[in-house]
Amino acid sequence: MEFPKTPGWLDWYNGPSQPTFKLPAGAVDAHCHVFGPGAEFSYAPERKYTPCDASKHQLYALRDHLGFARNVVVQATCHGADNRAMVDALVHSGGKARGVATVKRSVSDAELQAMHDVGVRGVRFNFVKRLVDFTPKDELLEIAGRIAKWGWHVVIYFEAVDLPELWDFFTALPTTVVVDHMGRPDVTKPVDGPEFELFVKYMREHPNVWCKVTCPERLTVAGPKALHGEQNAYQDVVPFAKRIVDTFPDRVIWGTDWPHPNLKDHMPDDGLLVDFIPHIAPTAAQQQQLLVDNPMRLYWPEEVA
Ligand code: 0GY
Repeated sequence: MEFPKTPGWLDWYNGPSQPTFKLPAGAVDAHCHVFGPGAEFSYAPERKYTPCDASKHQLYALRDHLGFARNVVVQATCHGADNRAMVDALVHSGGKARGVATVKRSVSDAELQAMHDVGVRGVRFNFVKRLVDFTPKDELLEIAGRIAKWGWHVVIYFEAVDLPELWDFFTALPTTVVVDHMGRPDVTKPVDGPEFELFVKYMREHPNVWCKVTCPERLTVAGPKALHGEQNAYQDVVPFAKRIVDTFPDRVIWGTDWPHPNLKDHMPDDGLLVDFIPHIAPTAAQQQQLLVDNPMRLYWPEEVA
């Protein structure tokens, strides 16, 4: 089946530079995706976009090029609740990848167990309206209650303006909760303004909440120019990510977000994205927690002493 790509979308960048920042041994790229290939794993009929293919082989080549040891492959909305491409990536990772799935209420315990056996450790609930249709909260709470028995967590993706409305639901989740892309702050607003303060309060008052300090390329308004030569890439995002890393050093993780769906203005060079890390986690101790200790505790706890 042919899947024409959404017009205006940029393809992922196929010539990433070698990062200057040397990742610590055992670093985990804790947020990335595989797309298709569509000919093998068709895209979901209910999808809101059609990406260009991005295979497991290409993902693992990037992992090796950048110097990561492991990946967490997160189910993307273009595959809906059909987790075959993500599961196939885990199965062919030689134990170096774990995953986050999207499931519906109709998923059976046997299916959850089978996903656990190949390395799935969480489910993703998406509230970004341009990406998904609404799922009733009672269905999501039921799923969260069921996956807890495998020790899985819930990954939530939402935009900052929607946090007040989602607050009661998010604070009722019974598992560990991992927030994608810092809850998508509006980085033109102050880092200590009411909107981001609410997110910090969410993490402060709820020790089960973790955060991916990811996606400067998605959150920036200033743009990527600084990445290409100047100091301090995506500088408008730095205060937000740095504040979270400084305040909650043991509950942050990082990922590339390769292959960067839905970008129309610029496509990042993943090597240069890695060079963003020391701007938000300047000390070796912070880097070790962000890139190794924290994601290992969440995704490979059996390997952590
Ligand atoms: C991301 C961000 C986006 C897309 C998805 O599942 C998805 O389609 O998460 C986005 O468009 O903001 O994490 O990849």
